[in-house]
Amino acid sequence: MTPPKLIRYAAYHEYPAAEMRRRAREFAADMQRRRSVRDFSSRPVSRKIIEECLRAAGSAPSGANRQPWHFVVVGDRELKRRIREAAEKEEARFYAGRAPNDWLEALATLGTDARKPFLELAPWLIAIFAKPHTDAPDGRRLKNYYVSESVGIATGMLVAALHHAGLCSLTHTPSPMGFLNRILGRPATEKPFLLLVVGYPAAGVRVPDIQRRPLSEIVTWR
Ligand code: IYR
Repeated sequence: MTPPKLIRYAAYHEYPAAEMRRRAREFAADMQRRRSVRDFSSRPVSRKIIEECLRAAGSAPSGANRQPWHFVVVGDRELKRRIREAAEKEEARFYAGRAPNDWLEALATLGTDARKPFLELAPWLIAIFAKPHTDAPDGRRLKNYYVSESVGIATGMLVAALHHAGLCSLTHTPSPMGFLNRILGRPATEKPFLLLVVGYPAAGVRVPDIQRRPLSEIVTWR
């Protein structure tokens, strides 16, 4: 067995309790302001900002530190057009019968349908892929662990980072998403996890009138 290789955690920073409370409160309030939007402006967003947000996402914890994620950032018009075309084809089938009625009923208040113009309008699409294994430099194929948990955490951190930077996003899940491997040239072994739409909201954007569950419903203290 390889022996553990540990270093001092010099970056850790402790805040006084009052400051900790303030930071926690302010972060929660800022996160509460986040909303998924479905109407995007075509206003450009600097690649540098997306890069920093991806740096935050890439800092997520992962099983055995395998970092089993890959982000394909799409700004190219033609690729976005092809993604929209393929997604709308799947979504048309979904809304026209593939989805059971109770699922469609659950979506009714959101006002979603098979039309996905945001896939072309928004300046950036980030296709997130989950990697069941990693090819080591020596050619060995390493199994990854807790892949969906790890990629889910990284995706959550990306959503938070984008919001923190002042951008909007939509976690879009056209189903099935296999077309993303084909259009974006990713190996068939990678599993498309989610398509994140990123940009500024359209002027006067409206969002579904929905509420977040209070802590009393989502938390139990024992
Ligand atoms: N993927 C479809 C349907 C959809 C499913 C869920 I669950 C949502 O929260 C929203 C939409 C679509 O994007 O329209």
